[in-house]
Amino acid sequence: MNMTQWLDDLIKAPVKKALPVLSFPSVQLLGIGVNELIHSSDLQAKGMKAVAERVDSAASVSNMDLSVEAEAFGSEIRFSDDEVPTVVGHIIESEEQADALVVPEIGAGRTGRYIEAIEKASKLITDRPVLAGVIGPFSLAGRLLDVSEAMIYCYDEPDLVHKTLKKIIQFSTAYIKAYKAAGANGVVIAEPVAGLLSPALNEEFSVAYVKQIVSAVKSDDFAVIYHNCGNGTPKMMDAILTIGADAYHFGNAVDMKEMLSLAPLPAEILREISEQIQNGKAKAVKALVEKAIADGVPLKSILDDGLLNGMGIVGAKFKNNEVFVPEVLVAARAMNMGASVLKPLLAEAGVVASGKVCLGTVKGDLHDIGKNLVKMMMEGKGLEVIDLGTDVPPEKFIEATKENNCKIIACSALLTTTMGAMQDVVEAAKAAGIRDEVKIMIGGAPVTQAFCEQIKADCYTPDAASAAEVAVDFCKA
Ligand code: B12
Repeated sequence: MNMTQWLDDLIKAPVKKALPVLSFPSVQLLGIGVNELIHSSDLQAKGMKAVAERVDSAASVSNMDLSVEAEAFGSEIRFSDDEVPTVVGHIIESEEQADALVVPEIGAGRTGRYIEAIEKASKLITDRPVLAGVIGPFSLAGRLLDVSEAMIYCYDEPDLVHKTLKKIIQFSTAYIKAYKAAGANGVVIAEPVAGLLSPALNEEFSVAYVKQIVSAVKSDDFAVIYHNCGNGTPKMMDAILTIGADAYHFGNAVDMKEMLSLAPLPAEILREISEQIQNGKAKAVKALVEKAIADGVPLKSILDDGLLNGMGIVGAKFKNNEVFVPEVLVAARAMNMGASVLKPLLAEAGVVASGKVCLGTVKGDLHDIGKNLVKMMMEGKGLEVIDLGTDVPPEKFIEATKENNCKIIACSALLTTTMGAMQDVVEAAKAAGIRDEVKIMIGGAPVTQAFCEQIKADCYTPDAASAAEVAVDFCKA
């Protein structure tokens, strides 16, 4: 399941579905005791299914059992039939004990059963994502050190806390990856104890560690949701947003309206990017794209709903003579500035342009303003353009097309004396045996539809915006 798309749909949906994080209600729905539930992967999966059938939630989340990881590390757990399991006492109170702490194997304690439960649940629940619940690093440290002591250690013995946290994130990262391998569509990392810290301590002892887990496990098909139900979260939002989670989930201790104002919705920042492109503000676009990336807005959304959206609007206005060449040029410069920040990350994430175009002004012709506009509009639609420049001989068009596996050759000419060179490109494509594999588009002030038909090119358009639209269609075909 594409989780970037799932989040996108959730954001765009006029009515939002809830994402409850506790599924202990399955105890009542299945008519069993807590003890029975937490020791059986079958019952946990059935319980999640029962809750999903009862509640039309955005996703199905496993038991938020905050004792499982501590148990794997060796904590004593008190089980009962009508209470959630609790950690008894603490297992670390000195740096030596933190040094000696063994990072548990995945599967230790009940962790194996919880992973199995997710594997089973993801087969039973197919109409929405299945998310595993895990405890956040500082909250787990609180279980191993004792919550109050852990907070005092942050001042008195910070090294002890850091040593413990380093071991915790080793385990948590592997544990979350095991959930991913078992078929989970994502994870909810619950970090409630960090909500009690000061913003500075939260940054040092929680955010810094959650961030490392998130960057190690997050992918397009695996969403990370950060949950913090502490009441100090509004003061910590700047740091929390640097975690890079796909979504943030807060408890009723805070006013969600306030939280929303502190966390710009992706939709908001994307609209700003689009508007600043239309205003031609390159530096502002660059800064907004950088902020959107840092806030964890999906890269594809920044590209589609921010950059390409802005350029698309400019293209449409240009077509209708509502804006003119200089406005298009500054808008395109702003888009390129934003795209330059995004491009390396998109390449890393495997988001590639939907098609390649080989573009140039034909042999003998040095006019390039129109050609450049065509390039910008095409790039604005997400296509990759190999720009051969001006005065391009037919053989260079062919060579570049083959080399880059382009789907389209686009020729521009502004002189009646150079229009003929477009026919040479069509002939050269035939001679090279690639005529059936590429579409040849032509344009420039003196070019007409009749000329296009005469030389047997595939398409003529009178302006750059339409050229880009047709190119996208050709690439889809
Ligand atoms: C600016 C300009 C120049 C600049 C070019 C600067 C540059 N870097 O491009 C300079 C001063 C260098 C120049 C030089 C010359 N120019 Co001049 N130039 C122009 C001018 C004023 C504007 C052209 C332009 O950029 N238009 C704006 C762009 C946006 O429009 P466009 O190119 O048509 O592109 C749009 C569409 O056609 C389409 N499109 C463009 N390409 C493609 C490609 C595809 C595949 C598709 C689908 C669509 C498409 O999308 C674009 C945007 O919507 C025109 C006159 C005019 N008003 O058109 C003369 C004009 C084109 N030039 C002309 C001439 C004669 C020359 C010179 C020979 C002058 C000389 N004696 O030296 C030289 C040519 C040198 C050479 N070998 O190319 C003549 C051509 C006459 C003719 N019938 O052939 C014109 C028409 C002026 C005139 N009336 O005499 N020129």
